[in-house]
Order: sequence, then structure tokens, then C-alpha cells
Amino acid sequence: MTLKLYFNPQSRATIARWMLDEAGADYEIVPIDFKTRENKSPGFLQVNPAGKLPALVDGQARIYENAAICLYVAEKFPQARLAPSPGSPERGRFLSLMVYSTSQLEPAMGDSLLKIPRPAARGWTDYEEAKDVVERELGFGPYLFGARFSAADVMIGSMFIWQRLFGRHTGRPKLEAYVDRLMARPKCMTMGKA
Ligand SMILES: N[C@@H](CCC(=O)N[C@@H](CS)C(=O)NCC(=O)O)C(=O)O
Repeated sequence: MTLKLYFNPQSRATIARWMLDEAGADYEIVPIDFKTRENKSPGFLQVNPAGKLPALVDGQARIYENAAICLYVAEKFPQARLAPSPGSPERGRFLSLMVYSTSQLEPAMGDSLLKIPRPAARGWTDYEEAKDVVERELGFGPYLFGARFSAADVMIGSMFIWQRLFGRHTGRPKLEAYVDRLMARPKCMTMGKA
């Protein structure tokens, strides 16, 4: 059964599409129109009760939130080797980075873009500290798990790529080189393309 990706090219669904492409998955795009609020229609709310993109359907399974979709896809396509195996020593750091991307890096970047001053302790850091964390985790690279590209690069990297696509830079040569490497991958995410 073909996977279905609920998608709009101007949305974070481009991250899930990148992951599916890296996994070599066969999938169908289901276009969702934000202008007509199709994402809040009763039909779509059955797929994602939050009414947001992306969402993935695989037979009876429905998955929303990019981090969950990336974990699901990595597990479904183990031959693509996009995640350290459960039980391997790298698995813990991998899971931590997957959650960090969405619980700390993304809101920190959002605060920075919106020029919201350093927030009171709301569970996430500020953007400069988040960049320090990613630089440390990247080590000598080229990817977060050395030579092996993984779903963690999709989740963490897509944040910086997204920023780059809007003409912004991190101000960190190491992170910029990382973004260059990711964007040079043939299947790297693009925005605005159906
Ligand atoms: N944390 C979510 C964010 C999803 C999200 O906010 N998607 C936006 C598009 S980029 C959306 O669907 N917004 C429509 C809305 O909230 O009405 C994820 O990564 O999947």
C-alpha cells in the first residue's frame, strides 16, 4: 500500500518529503490547500487532529509531527540506514537530537526570527545556545553521526536550511558549511515546489 503524504510546498511538509526521498520510499502526495483551510476540514482532522502539515498515512497508521514521521520512516525503511538501530550505543543520542530539533532548536529559532527577547524558562533555550549545541554535536562531521547521514540531519539540518532559503544565515562558519553539505545532497528539501 502506497504511503500518503499530506503536503503543501510552502510548509514544513517539505521536511517529511525530504525524509521520504532519502529513504527511497514510494509515496503519493495529497495536496492540501491552506487558502481554503482544507487543513481544518473534518476529513483532514481525522488524519491530524492538530490540523497541521505534514501528516503521513500508511494503511491504518496515521502519523503527524515531522519528528514522528521521520522516526516512522527510518523504521519502515531500515535498508536506507537513516537511524542507528535500537540497542546500538548511538541510539540514545539519535533520539535526543530528534526531540531537541523540535522542542528546543525550532522554538529558539522562531524567537530569534520574531525578535522575541530571551524567553523566561519555558523549556527551550535561546538561539545562540542552540547553535552551540548543534556545533558541539556535529563535532568534526560531516554529519551528526560522522560520515553517516541520518534522520537527525533531516530534522536539525532542515531548520537551518529553511532559514537559508529565506536568505538568513547562522553567522557560524561550521554550521554554514554543514548547510552547504546538506543542500548539495541530490534529494535535499526544497520549498515552493509542488
Ligand atoms: N511541529 C509541527 C509543525 C507543523 C506546522 O506548524 N505546520 C504548519 C505549516 S509549516 C501548518 O500546518 N500550519 C497551519 C495551521 O496551523 O493552521 C511539525 O513539525 O510537524
